[in-house]
Amino acid sequence: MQIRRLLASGAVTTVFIASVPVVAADSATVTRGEFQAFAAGTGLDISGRAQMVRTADGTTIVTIHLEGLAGETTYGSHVHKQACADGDADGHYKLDAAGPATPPNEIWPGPFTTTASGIGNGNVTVPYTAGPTAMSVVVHAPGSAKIACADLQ
Ligand SMILES: [Cu+2]
Repeated sequence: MQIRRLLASGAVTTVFIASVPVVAADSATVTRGEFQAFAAGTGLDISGRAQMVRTADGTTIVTIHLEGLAGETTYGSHVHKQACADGDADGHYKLDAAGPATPPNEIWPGPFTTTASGIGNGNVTVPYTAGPTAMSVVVHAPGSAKIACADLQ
């Protein structure tokens, strides 16, 4: 649904640009990465992917897909402010560093709950363009241990 809306707005932009060639084209910026088991690990063979879309009209959409997690389990997930290899991705990305440690000041594609076979999907949309330190997505086990991470590149 969100992707379809994005494509639709892109089409509108294209038509607009074609009729008013002086206006510079705005377009979405997409970063993505593969999940790897991480930090506290847990020994699970975790895989999957994360994607961040900064839309032309100033929203940010993060979608995640994971496989290899425990079944029927609820996991937390956040955008973090460092790469996975840098201090275990450090803390949460915040739009306003002095602002609250909650959405939408932070970007949380979870919590999400896995299927019986350990597949999980999450997504979130925030009404602003994430800054350059929105660098990775971390998945946390119940109890908050960091168990998977994807660098957004
Ligand atoms: Cu986190």
